[in-house]
Amino acid sequence: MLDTTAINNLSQRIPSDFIVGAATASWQVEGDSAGRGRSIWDDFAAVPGNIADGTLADPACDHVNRLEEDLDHLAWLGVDAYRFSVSWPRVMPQAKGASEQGLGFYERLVDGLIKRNIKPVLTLYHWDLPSELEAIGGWNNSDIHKHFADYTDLVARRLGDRVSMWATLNEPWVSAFLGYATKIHAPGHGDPAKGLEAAYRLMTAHASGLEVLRSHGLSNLGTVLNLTTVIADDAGVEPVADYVDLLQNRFWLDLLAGRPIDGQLIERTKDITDWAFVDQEQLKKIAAPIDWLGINYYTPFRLIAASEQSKKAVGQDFSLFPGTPAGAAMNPLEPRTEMGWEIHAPSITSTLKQTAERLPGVPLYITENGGAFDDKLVDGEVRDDGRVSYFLDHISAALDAKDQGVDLRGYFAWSLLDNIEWAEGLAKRFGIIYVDHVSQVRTPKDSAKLIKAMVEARG
Ligand code: IFM
Repeated sequence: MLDTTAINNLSQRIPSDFIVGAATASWQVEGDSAGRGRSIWDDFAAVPGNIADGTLADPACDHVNRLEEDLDHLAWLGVDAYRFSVSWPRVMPQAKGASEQGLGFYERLVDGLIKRNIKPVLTLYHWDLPSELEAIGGWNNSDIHKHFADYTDLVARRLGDRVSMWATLNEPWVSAFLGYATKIHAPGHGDPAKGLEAAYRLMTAHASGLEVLRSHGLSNLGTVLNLTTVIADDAGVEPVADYVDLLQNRFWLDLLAGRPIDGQLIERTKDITDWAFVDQEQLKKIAAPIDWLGINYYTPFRLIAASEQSKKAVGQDFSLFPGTPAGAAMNPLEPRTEMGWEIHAPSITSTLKQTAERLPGVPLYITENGGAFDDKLVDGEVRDDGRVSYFLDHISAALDAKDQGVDLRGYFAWSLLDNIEWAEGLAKRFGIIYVDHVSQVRTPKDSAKLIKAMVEARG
């Protein structure tokens, strides 16, 4: 049973102009890969062992063919906005020209949202780079921002008059460090030098995309970063914590704010790269003002001293942060989600506050937040108490930041549907709507009922 008092108390704290939404991403939900070009994720998934359960792009949630049904679920939820991403290879197969079929799909999606009074929030790049671009170096190609500009232009021409909010990129940290520095994600290079260059070049693409969107007279333009709070739990690990904070958070915010690339980063990575690819004119473009910043928050990074005991610690290793000094280990505490990620709502408050300080004057949104839990469909119901508590605590903690002066404008639950959790495949369920991956039947979980009740009871 949902705790209606808790929901009502939370709802009363949500201002009427605060946007509540749900989010997905193209490769994770769409399926129907026959209707588009190939992406790095198709190539990556085709290699046995890359995706835990061997999941391929099809059928995912078969969202392309079940669009009306999914739009109706959004309408039932009563959310103000839906955040989705456009698949670059669906609208631009082989990274050139334009696919009428692909553009038509997103047009139906956007029009279907507007018809249901839901704001379309469009992300241009959520990791599915066309394979043909990877073949010429992908995010290490010095012209990649020009390709991104062409793609942005195509989407802006077709949908510019109807999209409420635009995001250039989703989580460039993940693209660069999971896909290029390590082999966890597509394209799986495992080369720290490539990772650092990709981090920069992703931001040049952001800059070019933003420029194109502005040239079309569009507004409400932003980008989305995965930011978090780094907690140093043992004396002596502060230098490691500071460096992890630098690569995870400050690097991106410094570039957006027009601050130079941090000297500590250049020094600590000097054996990996000389940063010769950085162009001062590009840095100026990257610092062009954005209208909003999206934060995807899930878990803090908690560090303890490296010791025999901490070798047992679970969590990410530091290959994701090229140049990290030795001496610490990641130590996520209980409770954790099915991803092994510590559940710690106060860290969403601190992440919002530190971001507002580092990028002052920019309205913030939580563009993703949620958790994977071991959901069970029993008698047509999914009692996902763990996720319900996670949402109640995190939305409340995000509103705490707002109460303390952060210009927080909205919150998007990740995710609308159980979908492909990238290299983890289908086993990790993040949805507020349960998806039977054989029958494709959708069943709203208790967490979906929570979001619906919260929106309905809003003050
Ligand atoms: O599923 C992902 C999403 O694509 C990007 N942000 C984090 C989510 C959970 O890992």
